[in-house]
Amino acid sequence: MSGIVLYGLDISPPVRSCQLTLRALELEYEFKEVDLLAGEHRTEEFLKKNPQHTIPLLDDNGVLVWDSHAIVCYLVGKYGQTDELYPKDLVKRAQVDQRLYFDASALFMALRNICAPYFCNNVTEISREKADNVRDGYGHLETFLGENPYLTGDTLTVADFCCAATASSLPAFLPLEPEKYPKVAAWLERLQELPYYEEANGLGARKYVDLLKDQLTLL
Ligand SMILES: N[C@@H](CCC(=O)N[C@@H](CS)C(=O)NCC(=O)O)C(=O)O
Repeated sequence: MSGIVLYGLDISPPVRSCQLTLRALELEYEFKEVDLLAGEHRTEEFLKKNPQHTIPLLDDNGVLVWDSHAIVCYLVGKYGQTDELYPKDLVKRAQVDQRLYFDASALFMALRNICAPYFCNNVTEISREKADNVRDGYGHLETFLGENPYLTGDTLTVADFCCAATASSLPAFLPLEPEKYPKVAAWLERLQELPYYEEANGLGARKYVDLLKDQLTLL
């Protein structure tokens, strides 16, 4: 066994971006489910590993890394046969990092700011402001893609994995209208062609959308 353990839930977008990376790197790993609704992420045992009590958490033979963006970069640096998924070239890396931080600070936060109040306090209304954050996220992705097949150009990177895991989950709140965001829709379709996409992200994203889409109302 590789000794790599990923703690998470398949409905969680950042967990799925790690699964996409692990599969792209053809790494074997053990998946340990953490039931957030049952509070398993706040047990003493889990908090010792990740005091921030978030999933995903990676345990690579005792090396603990959390935050999906840190995890995907770590995995490519440690196990990638090439640096293609997370380039070493400073300029290329800066572009990938920009998209990763965009996911961490804007795109995923647009999602979390809707789903956390629902799961924690049963808030079922989506304010205009929160819906606008989702629209802005789709819009920025459309701009980033430009004429390219992937978010930073001709090459698939971890930025595609992180942003796609979130973008494929956002239709839980607001449909991704192909007429408005044709490049985003085509990019997600392109990623679906990856042989590991369905298992690593497709199934979990559909589960997430199905779980939430009829529970929430746009104001
Ligand atoms: N920036 C973090 C976000 C992780 C995150 O918010 N995960 C959610 C599930 S999707 C979680 O663990 N929520 C429980 C909590 O924050 O206590 C990442 O990319 O890993």
